[in-house]
Amino acid sequence: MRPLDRRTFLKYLAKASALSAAASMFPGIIFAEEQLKNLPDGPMDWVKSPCRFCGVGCGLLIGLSEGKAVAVKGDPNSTVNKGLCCVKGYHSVLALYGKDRLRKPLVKKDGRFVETTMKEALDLIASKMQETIKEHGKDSVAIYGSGQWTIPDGYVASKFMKGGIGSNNLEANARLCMASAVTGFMSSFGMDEPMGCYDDIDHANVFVLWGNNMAEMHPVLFSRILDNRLKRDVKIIDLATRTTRTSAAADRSILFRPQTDLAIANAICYEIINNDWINASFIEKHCTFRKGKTNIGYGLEDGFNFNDEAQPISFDEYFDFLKDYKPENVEALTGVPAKDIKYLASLYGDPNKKVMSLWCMGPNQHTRGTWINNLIYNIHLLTGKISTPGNSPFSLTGQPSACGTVREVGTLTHKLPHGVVTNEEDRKMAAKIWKVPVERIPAKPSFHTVEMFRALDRGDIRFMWIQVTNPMVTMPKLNRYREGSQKTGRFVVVSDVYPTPTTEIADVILPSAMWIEREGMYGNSERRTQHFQKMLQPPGEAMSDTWQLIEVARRMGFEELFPWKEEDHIREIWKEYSLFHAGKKHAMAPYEVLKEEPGVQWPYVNGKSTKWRFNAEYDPAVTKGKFEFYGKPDGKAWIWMRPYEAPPEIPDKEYPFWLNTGRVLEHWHTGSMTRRVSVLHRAVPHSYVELHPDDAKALNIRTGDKVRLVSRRGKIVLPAAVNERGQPTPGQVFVPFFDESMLINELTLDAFCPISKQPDYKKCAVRVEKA
Ligand SMILES: Nc1nc2c(c(=O)[nH]1)N[C@H]1C(S)=C(S)[C@@H](COP(=O)(O)OP(=O)(O)OC[C@H]3O[C@@H](n4cnc5c(=O)[nH]c(N)nc54)[C@H](O)[C@@H]3O)O[C@H]1N2
Ligand SMILES: Nc1nc2c(c(=O)[nH]1)N[C@H]1C(S)=C(S)[C@@H](COP(=O)(O)OP(=O)(O)OC[C@H]3O[C@@H](n4cnc5c(=O)[nH]c(N)nc54)[C@H](O)[C@@H]3O)O[C@H]1N2
Ligand code: SF4
Ligand SMILES: [Mo]
Repeated sequence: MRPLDRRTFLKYLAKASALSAAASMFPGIIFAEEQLKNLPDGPMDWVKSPCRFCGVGCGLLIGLSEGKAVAVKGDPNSTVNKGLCCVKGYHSVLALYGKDRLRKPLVKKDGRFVETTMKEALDLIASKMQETIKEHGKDSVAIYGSGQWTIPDGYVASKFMKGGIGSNNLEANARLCMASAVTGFMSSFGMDEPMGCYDDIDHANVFVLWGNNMAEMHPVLFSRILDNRLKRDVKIIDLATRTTRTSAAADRSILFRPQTDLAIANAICYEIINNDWINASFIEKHCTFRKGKTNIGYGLEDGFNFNDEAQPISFDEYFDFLKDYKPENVEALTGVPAKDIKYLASLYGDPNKKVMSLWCMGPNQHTRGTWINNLIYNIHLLTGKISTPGNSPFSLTGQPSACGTVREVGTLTHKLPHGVVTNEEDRKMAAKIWKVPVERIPAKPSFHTVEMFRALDRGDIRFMWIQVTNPMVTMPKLNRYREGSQKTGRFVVVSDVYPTPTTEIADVILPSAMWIEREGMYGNSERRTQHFQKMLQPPGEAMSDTWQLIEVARRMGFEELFPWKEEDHIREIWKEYSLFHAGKKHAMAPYEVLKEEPGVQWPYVNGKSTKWRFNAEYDPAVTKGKFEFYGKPDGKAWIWMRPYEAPPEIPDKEYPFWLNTGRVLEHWHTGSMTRRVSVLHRAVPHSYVELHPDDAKALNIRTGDKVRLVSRRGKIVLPAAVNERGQPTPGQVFVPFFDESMLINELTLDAFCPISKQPDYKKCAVRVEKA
């Protein structure tokens, strides 16, 4: 079964490259290639759903006919995308119909997968989980989920692990993605998620991108910026370590050396203060200053632990610290001319310009990820450009429900649906809503994602259930974690919709109902919750991830925690989950409203979405003053003194290049879905390594040549791409990670930000050889 599946898929990829482009010729409506011959021609129903892919969260209308999803268009009623979609959205329903969809549960017997029934597979999982707990304790079992989980999936997983089993061994792939954004928000404001919203785009005069390729990764939002530029005087500045399609569309591209964004942000703050461009009354009323620990490490060794501190400091101490970061002083370090830093500072400092800063993985996947998030907020706080339309530090999310499921439901080791496990009041609240003894919820976090896979390798964790994520492609330093997960005495369950490198390492594979084959909700980047109904029958015995978890939990004796009926469990889960967020600061919309509306933003108070938080004009939770950062006890946001610190591995004689990794427009992460859509697959059929033309020339490498990349952890061979889609700075190479046959994560480093525990996939050192 296993080798056959891989071969079939690879053969399919080859065949799909040769298919005609007919399917992409209907603007706005794309038909499933697989069904072109036998398309139902009956009447079509159009039903709303958020897009399956990125964190923009476009509203789609899905065309249903005779039990199949046959077309997609943008929902004109959604304020997110106003009828637009990107190429992935238009093709999203095709991802449901890959030939090798998983239909039956598979159990590994003597190294081979054999089909079984859902009942038997669920029985086996429950008994394995119980057995493991009995033998090795509660913290020997773990669930590893996803920002592509629906909100009910995540809620049930949390209740099961924390309220049922009594272990904090719950993590999600958003640790690899949004953790630094969260710790950035928490340390600066005491509350997670952006204060502003997408409407900021229609008000801002200047857009500064701090290391994200928005043209490819948040394309519909980026088109909204471009649309504004056609109508108004708008400037787009792309601050990045690599030239991308975003740089090409920007008014100005400023390239910097990896990691030196820390120095650039401090230099901007120095300039703002030195030129007296600060908003003194805003700072006086709404901000205080803090200093944290320095030389904080990189988490490279097992069991690494770090807790920051927050010492109050004065404005003068802060300004003294900034004097080391005069633009001229950081020129050599950052590679950015002082005049460019001054130009950036002048944009932020101009009282007549509204500025929106946007960022995603550049700042988050960073061994000082929390710090760079803090530093971007500093700029907005010093100038008072925050929480008003168009003045907006906006941290973009990647996955469709990283906010909704992972950050709001709290599917991380230290979190609860409201608050954190270390806070007794938060534990009491969870215990009360879940009707379990409060002692059951452990007060200490256990393992964050990298540590969880290390624990599996060491044998501290013996059982892991992986849902809606493909860690055997996406974990850094992959070789260690792949070997670790297959050691004797480990039991791995994987719920997926297609065979992947992660299902290959599984002991049990569960076929999941995908996206609109079940009911659910996602929450996007702008605090918007979006509901979708079940529109299709899942294939074979495939079952929703929510219901898989409930079935196993019930078999383990937790029936009372999960009393719901299958017909209406999503509604009941939503009602219970909403209890955690009651109150003006985080209230969620009722289920019935979510069903009707194309999306609702929390806090949802008095029948209204809140667009701008912390501003009395828009946010009913503000009780005193014009602005109140009510996440902090005194209502004041924190401006942080954070220095530049170097990354753990920098190019040297032996490994002279930076390796940067990321994504491309047409593919979703590991390509498990988008590579099964021929139009998307043909656009970018395989991975490659981008080199700067000067480096390519020096190494005598041309586009298409085979290149070997070697790091201290592994090596792979890929074709070169010179002057193709993107261009790294000299001394840097870039590789996307969508191609499971060229696993770039075998080379990456598992260093992480000590505060957020999010790994840095953007920097490590490699050697480049012509193969
Ligand atoms: N088409 C498509 N869209 C997607 C996804 C997808 O797989 N495909 N995935 C979604 C998800 S989950 C995510 S997280 C987002 C990711 O969205 P992005 O963050 O936009 O994309 P990446 O390719 O991961 O990262 C690219 C950026 O990292 C920056 N960078 C590299 N090193 C540094 C550094 O040291 N400092 C700073 N500040 N920047 C640096 C580069 O300049 C580059 O602009 O995309 C989402 N959207
Ligand atoms: N080198 C490198 N590595 C990275 C990154 C990087 O920039 N560079 N970025 C990191 C980031 S930001 C992210 S978000 C992660 C993403 O990493 P992953 O989450 O590991 O990647 P995906 O391909 O999104 O995996 C989702 C899986 O869920 C399956 N699936 C789809 N729908 C369903 C469903 O309804 N139910 C179930 N059970 N399964 C389903 C898909 O087939 C796929 O196998 O990668 C991280 N890894
Ligand atoms: S921009 Fe993101 S949410 Fe919108 S259609 Fe594209 S992938 Fe889907
Ligand atoms: Mo992500």
